[in-house]
Amino acid sequence: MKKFLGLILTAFLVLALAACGGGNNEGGENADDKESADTAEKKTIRAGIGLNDSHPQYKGLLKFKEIVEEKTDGQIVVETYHSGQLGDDRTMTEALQLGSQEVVIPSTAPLANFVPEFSVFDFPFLFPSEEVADKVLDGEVGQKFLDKLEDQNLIGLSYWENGFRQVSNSERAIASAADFKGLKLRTMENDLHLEAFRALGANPTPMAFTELFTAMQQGTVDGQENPFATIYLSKFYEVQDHVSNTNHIYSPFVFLMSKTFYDGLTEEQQQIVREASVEAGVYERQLNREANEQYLQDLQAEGVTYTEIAPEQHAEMKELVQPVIDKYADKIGKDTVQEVYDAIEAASKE
Ligand code: TK8
Repeated sequence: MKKFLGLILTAFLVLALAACGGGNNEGGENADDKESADTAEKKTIRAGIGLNDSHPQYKGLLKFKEIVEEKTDGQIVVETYHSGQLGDDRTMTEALQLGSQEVVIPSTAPLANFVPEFSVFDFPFLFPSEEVADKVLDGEVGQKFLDKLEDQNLIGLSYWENGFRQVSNSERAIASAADFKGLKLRTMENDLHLEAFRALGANPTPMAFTELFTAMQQGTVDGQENPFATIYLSKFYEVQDHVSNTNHIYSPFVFLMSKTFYDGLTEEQQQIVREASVEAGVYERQLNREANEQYLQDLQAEGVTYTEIAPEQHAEMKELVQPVIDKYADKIGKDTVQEVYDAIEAASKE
């Protein structure tokens, strides 16, 4: 009998201690649970880009940060990194897949290493203008490509603008296709870019953006191709003497988020980050376009020689790269490519 009473007493004491030991407050969750709940609710987005903090892309990222932190009342904090502090486009995209980073905004060219269909946006001379590019990328066709990212543990939230790409180099003025002959040009890590510049007679080398300035400084490459904004704001005029309006590709950026991270957000938070990436993208595009002409003038003021390419020379360049476009249209799928062509035609008529 005594033993039984002892067991009852022990059980009572254990229950009493459990109630006190849990630090239960009167009628509410305990302090530890509240602390852990608050901590669990707070999320951090590590957002990285390759360009430096003077580029419209970084100003757009700061706008994204401002909107998200305000609309989530600080429950989501955005840490912004520029100048390749977290790596280049390709390594940062891999970091999203691994969960060690939450946002990166790469060019479509390196993204084609993850989803090959994205190479269509790097077809030379595809988009006739920024306005047409906006309509196609922000419409049904653009969304179809973003949807393809989910199998790679990536969420494509919106398109931003890198811009029309121009060739710069330290050797000679480029006024025609013939002037590309033998030029050591850095390209983004994208096979289509490599083959297109080979077709123009250049000697292309794929390279991460983070290595580019040093490669030009050391003469490893003679030149590169990027929008005027990047050429000026990355101070390429310090190592480049010539620039031409090749306008050979309109390059979009894609605002990527880790799918693992996105899926861990509440529905409300998902809507906030989605809308913030779109609003910040519109802002970034505007900044990028407003100063485009000014960037070219600034390059000339820094001593860079500008060579205007005549329409017939653009036509000759397009003819030389057409076999590369045809090859990649087959690889990507003629139906997919035709959808893009049809969307461009429709957008051009609006
Ligand atoms: C910066 C790159 C850059 C791109 C390139 O991270 O690699 O030349 O045009 O803007 O995305």
